Amino acid sequence: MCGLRVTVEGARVTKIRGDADDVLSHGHVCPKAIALGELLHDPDRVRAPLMRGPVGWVPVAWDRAMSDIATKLRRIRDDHGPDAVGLYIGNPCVHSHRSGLASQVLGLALGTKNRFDPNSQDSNPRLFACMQVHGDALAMAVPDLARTKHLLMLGANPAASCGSQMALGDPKARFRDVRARGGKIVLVDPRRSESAAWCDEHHFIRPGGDAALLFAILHVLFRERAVDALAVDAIATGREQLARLSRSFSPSRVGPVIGIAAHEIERMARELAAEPMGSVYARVGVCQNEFGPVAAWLVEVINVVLGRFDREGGVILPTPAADVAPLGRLLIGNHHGRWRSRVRGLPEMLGAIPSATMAEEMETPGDGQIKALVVLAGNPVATTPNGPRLAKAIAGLELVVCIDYYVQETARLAHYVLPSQHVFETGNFDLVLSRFAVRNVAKYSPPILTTEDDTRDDFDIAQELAARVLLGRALPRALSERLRAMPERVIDWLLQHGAHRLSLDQLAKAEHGVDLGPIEPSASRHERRHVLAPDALVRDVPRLEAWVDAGPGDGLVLIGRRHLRSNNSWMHNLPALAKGPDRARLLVHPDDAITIGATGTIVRVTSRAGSVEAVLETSDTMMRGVVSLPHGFGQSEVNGTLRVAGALPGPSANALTDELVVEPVLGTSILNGVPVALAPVIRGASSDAL
Ligand SMILES: Nc1nc2c(c(=O)[nH]1)N[C@H]1C(S)=C(S)[C@@H](COP(=O)(O)OP(=O)(O)OC[C@H]3O[C@@H](n4cnc5c(=O)[nH]c(N)nc54)[C@H](O)[C@@H]3O)O[C@H]1N2
Ligand SMILES: Nc1nc2c(c(=O)[nH]1)N[C@H]1C(S)=C(S)[C@@H](COP(=O)(O)OP(=O)(O)OC[C@H]3O[C@@H](n4cnc5c(=O)[nH]c(N)nc54)[C@H](O)[C@@H]3O)O[C@H]1N2
Ligand SMILES: [Mo]
Repeated sequence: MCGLRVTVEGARVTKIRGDADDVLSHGHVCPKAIALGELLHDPDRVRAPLMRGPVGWVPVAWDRAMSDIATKLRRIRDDHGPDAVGLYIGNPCVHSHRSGLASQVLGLALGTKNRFDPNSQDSNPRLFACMQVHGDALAMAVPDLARTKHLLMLGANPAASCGSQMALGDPKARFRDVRARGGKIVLVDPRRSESAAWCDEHHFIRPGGDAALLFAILHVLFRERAVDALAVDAIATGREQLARLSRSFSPSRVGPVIGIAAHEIERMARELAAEPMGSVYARVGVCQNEFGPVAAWLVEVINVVLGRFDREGGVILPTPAADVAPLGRLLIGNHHGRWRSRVRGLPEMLGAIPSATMAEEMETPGDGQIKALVVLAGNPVATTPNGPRLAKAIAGLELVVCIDYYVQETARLAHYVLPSQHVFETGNFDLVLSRFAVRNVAKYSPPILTTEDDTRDDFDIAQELAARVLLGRALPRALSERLRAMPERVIDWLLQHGAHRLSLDQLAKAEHGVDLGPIEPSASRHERRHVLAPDALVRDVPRLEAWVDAGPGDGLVLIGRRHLRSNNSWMHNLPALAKGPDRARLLVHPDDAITIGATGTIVRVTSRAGSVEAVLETSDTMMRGVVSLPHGFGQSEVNGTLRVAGALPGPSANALTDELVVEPVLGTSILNGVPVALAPVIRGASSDAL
């Protein structure tokens, strides 16, 4: 969402800078934006369709690839039913309008219940909480940073991520402005992350402790009558039940279990209550743990009971110029639990089942077993729990098709790789992410380059594949040419019928974007009362009670981390981002490292699911008992096709995360708080000798 100024000479991008006049980012860019030039010209990018031959990859014409793939998909579907084809939709589909709509086209054409996406590694707890509490998964309000004077931030690291479900434009400046106006920012994270320097306070928390912390905060709010019962009852149901549930989570009971002193929890609650222009904001650290759904629920309800939901200075639902929500509801619905995964019975959520079930659905024979997999802009072997098991399962499939830039860990196992175009060739409209901007803005970037190689745009690939799968042949050329413009037509329609009555033409002319003013609350949006104590979440509270009773564990647990120069599993091949110090070290608190070794020691990290080697780095930024590895590394097995990324040190964190242990409400992967054991590796000695 940052505005770029791209200098092009011929077909080459020679320079990328931040656009100082951009309505949201005002010239700010992060290193990932600058590296988009390297992505465009990366010699390792796939430039023409590839087919796996007996001795390796061979280039294949689009027409042949499409026709082969469609024939095989139709055969598998006819023999075994639509669920025999798995579909995995990756994260980049959220930040490209054409890829996003492509994913919907593929979903409709394949009609499979075995659909997967990163939400089960990421946002499902929050989407579910919003669905339960506000009645709509997309009722995801963002902190009103322009007015906020108190922000309690849990499990987010905007200094690395640039802000998630909170599009900031210039993250550091937005945070600095809050403090410049006398506001306070409190961070809760098992690691004293880069964002701690942007905050006034940082508290370590035991991974997974947020749900208990938030209940303790509610306990204080109710006990000290910071909740205006009349005001809350006018907009919500379930206040008394929520108060009752919070009664047993006193700060003195919760504090020792999560590692935050009781008086600190009390102060946290009082300061939040005392500043009317304040709110709670939580992100992936809070979702990807064993109590993600309950924690995500409590974040929403604290904002509601304090009267901060869709209020100035609290959290606000932005008014995007093109509102994708009605389209989303039409195509995906606002559902949960309509079907369950075949083997483990984990529930569907917004049209997808948890990624943690993927391997077993491929391995377990029977009706509905996955025989083929189509992946659009995703790398599940690197990004979902127990990647190595998944890789084995994928390798056994009859047909695997990856639509991607690279032959990465998942595409390595494919029969066909269909190469995608770069954003400079396809253009960009932030159909989804505009909903999360801290200021209402609208921008459209038309394509600035014509493709010179044999790559295609995701939407074109998807529509052709869909036609061939559904009809058994390609559409007439004239029709498919017309369909190519559909994504822009849809957006133009949404813009014209949207709250700001814009058009794509207008946006295309506004080079720096259109500023639509501050995000503003809208009472008219809330006809339905918030549900403060939804059954589906209340049911999980006894498990949380038992966790608190069990007290703090004594083993080590693993959490993840992100870095500004890295993006999930796919930007490590760009020299501008890959350069510099090793970013994939295992961070360990010095006290926990005493018996293991000093910085630089190679350690074996072992979990229930797997075992990897990593280079240890002692760091007092870690909470005692917690160690950290980033995900998306460990790409040495693809060093032939990702020559820069493949040469980087570090293991894959998802060789350790456990596909069998998921949180029970939604089946969300537990990527933070994974029990691990460490042992030094002494080369030449057997581990028994230790
Ligand atoms: N540079 C860069 N930017 C990115 C990405 C990237 O890979 N690189 N990824 C993008 C994506 S897909 C997403 S979803 C967003 C995510 O955006 P953020 O949510 O801001 O991401 P993280 O940096 O992972 O921050 C999560 C924090 O949670 C902490 N944490 C771990 N476990 C717990 C816990 O149990 N409780 C609490 N309170 N904290 C915990 C971690 O230490 C970490 O600091 O970032 C996006 N932006
Ligand atoms: N241990 C651990 N695991 C995690 C996380 C964590 O914090 N810890 N975070 C999770 C989160 S929040 C997320 S969102 C997921 C992400 O999980 P995925 O979506 O599976 O993975 P990405 O690494 O984002 O991979 C995206 C792929 O899309 C390709 N690509 C990029 N842009 C385009 C495009 O425009 N078109 C096409 N066709 N391909 C494109 C890239 O080359 C790359 O191969 O990872 C999750 N996994
Ligand atoms: Mo994500």
